Amino acid sequence: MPFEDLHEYVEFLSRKNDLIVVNDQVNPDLELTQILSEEERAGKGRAIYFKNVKGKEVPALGNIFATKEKMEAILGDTATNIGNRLKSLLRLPDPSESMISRGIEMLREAGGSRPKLSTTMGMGVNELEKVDLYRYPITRTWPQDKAPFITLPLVITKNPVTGEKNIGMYRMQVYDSETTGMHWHIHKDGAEHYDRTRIGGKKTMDVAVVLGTDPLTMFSAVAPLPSMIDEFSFSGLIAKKRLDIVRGKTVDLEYPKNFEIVLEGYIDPSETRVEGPFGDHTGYYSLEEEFPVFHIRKIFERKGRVYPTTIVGKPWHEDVVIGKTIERMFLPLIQSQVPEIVDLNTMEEAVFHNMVVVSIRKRYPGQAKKVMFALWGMGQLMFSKIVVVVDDDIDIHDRKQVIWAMTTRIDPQRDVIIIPGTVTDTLDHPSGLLNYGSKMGIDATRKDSREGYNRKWPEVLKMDDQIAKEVTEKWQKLGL
Ligand SMILES: [Mn+2]
Repeated sequence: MPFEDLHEYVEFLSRKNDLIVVNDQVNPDLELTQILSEEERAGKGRAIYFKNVKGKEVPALGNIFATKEKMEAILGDTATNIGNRLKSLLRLPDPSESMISRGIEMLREAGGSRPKLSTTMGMGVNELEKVDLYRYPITRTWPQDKAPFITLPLVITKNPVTGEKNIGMYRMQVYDSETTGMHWHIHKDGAEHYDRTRIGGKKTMDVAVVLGTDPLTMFSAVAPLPSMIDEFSFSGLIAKKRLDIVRGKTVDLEYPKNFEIVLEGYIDPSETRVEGPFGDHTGYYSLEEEFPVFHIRKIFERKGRVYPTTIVGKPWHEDVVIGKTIERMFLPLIQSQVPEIVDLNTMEEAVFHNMVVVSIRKRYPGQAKKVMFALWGMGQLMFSKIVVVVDDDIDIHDRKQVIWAMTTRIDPQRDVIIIPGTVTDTLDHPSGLLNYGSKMGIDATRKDSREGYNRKWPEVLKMDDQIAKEVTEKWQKLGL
């Protein structure tokens, strides 16, 4: 593990002059997140440690993931390198290598990543005498947020049928000192565990919520992993070190031993409560909806604990860094499924999934649409509201080139498809029904007669390289 726990990471940031320690009193209501936001906006994105939060016993830490440099320190490598490593893990042996040696290699990688159960909670862990959420600097970010919300929780659940474990990150509205909301969207693994519990007729479902671990494990909770890959193993796989976990005291669940704070409790599948409004990363307040309720039985804290927080709001915030890391990390895996994809850009100004642009190496008719359907069927890319497919001569990270291709390479009637009645993100408010709406695909690739285009597709303008070079040199000599 590049960092053993959150404190080791804080020390690292401090050595790098990438940490601000605020001793002045700060209000967790609107002020704290506004300070984090200003630091992000100013461009440095240093982490901030708030020692003195008004009315709270526990300090707060923010901007944990706020720069690419931080993210690479957390991962111990670039996202692209890790993505390539993940892809090579899935590679079957080619004829030139021994099946056995490749098999051993795969086993070592997979075995070396599984979490390691520790029998003790470790030194310096206290059980609180009384459950009291109000001792934590839980933030309220926007003026119309209904209450403070926990924004970086690691929510740990188990599938009651298969036993599969999951760590997800779902916001939690504070209802009172021992009760919160649990805003897991219907498509998420936590929600599936909840549904299985409800359908199975069980009265309660154990839930553990960890606030603060080593930052890599926190990142793993956000990574869009298939349900059969548990996030503890993913963290271990990236770190090349097994994550120590401990068994809960009152819940039939395990959680990382390096926690700062852990809330043990339960959800009753027959109970829901109104959740929201909450200023969301869509740039709007998400509306009030019914969501499950989390009841806390016990709280454990480690000595010197710190409460981690993040801002949720319209980009730019640190979730852009996290989102771009995920995009680069998972691109090699997406390419292994859809090999014609050259590059993929989830646009942060479109809140990532609302517009995804891909460039492809097009060889056969209809291939752009085939790629759209592949993406709509793949993990969290199923939330992509608009998919734009362009040829590989377009640099899709250059918005101007994308708009040029989108507008000069389409005949709307032929090249735009609308898919009615399909999955939408829970946060998609324009769709008429919650979680259900339509999608749009834009095929902005070049067309030819195989797709019924019988005119000549024009050449793209390009200056002769030699002449361009000569003119530039002559022009510079003139010194105008
Ligand atoms: Mn999962």
